[in-house]
Formats: sequence, C-alpha cells, structure tokens
Amino acid sequence: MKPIFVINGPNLNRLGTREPTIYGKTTLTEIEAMCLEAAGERPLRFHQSNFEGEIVHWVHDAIDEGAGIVINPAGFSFTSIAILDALKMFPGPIVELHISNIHRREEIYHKSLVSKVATAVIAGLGPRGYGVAVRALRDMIDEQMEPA
Ligand code: DHK
Repeated sequence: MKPIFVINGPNLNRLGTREPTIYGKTTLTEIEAMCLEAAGERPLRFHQSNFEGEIVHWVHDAIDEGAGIVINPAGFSFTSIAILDALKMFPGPIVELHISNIHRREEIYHKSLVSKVATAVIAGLGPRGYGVAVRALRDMIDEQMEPA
C-alpha cells in the first residue's frame, strides 16, 4: 500500500514554543502521532526540513512511491518555485496545510504558490488540521482506487 507523505517546511521543528498564540503549543512530534492515528492502515512518511532542496527531494520520493501528499511548506509557500515545480509532477492528491489562517495574517502570507497545484487547502484549523488532511487524503485515495 503506497504511503501518504506529510512534508513540513522551515521552523515547524520549533512548534510547541514557536509563537504559541499563532501556532499553539502542540509539538511536531505530537502532530506526527496525530497523523499516524489518522492514517489508519495507510503507511505514513513524516518529514520536516528547514532546507528547500530537502523538501524537493521528499516530493520526488512521493512522486516515485507515494499515494498522496500533505504539505505545510511554511515560509516556502510564498517563495518556492522549486517546490511548486516538484509538486506539479506528483500524480496524486495534494492537501496544502497551514496551522494558521494565512489569509487573516500579514499580506506577505496571503499568496501561496503551492495553492496553484494543491487539490485542497486547509488553513486555520490549528494542529488538528493535519489529522483532517490525512483523513481527507485517505478518502480521496480510496475513491480513486474504487473499481470503475
Ligand atoms: C507556517 C509558517 O511557518 C508560516 O511561514 C506560514 C504556516 C504559516 C502555518 O500556519 O502553518 O505563513
């Protein structure tokens, strides 16, 4: 069974103490546990990097072996053509996730490049959004796999 990839961008390794009024106090380790629970029997690959090229590398891994992608590109959402170009090659469903409602924040956070290729975007649900995203991907993948 092909895995769901959950890919996290820069500074998300600091969740728990990073601007808790915006991102809450849930750690990335706790979020990974939420994703594993939401994934059920579907295997999960959970990654985080502060480096753009590493994120591109994991998208390539997903292209080769993944069923779906949940990605929180964090600050790279608004700047990275490289991540956008990699995601364009992915054949399956993509859920873009932001813990905060980026549209209610400063102008610099309003235009995500990744949204141009994402199947769906979740923003503002807090850390619980990761579980919602993984469960939604499971459904989308299963629906794609249903016999015609
Ligand atoms: C996380 C970040 O690090 C910011 O750069 C984004 C996103 C918002 C989030 O809400 O998860 O703008």
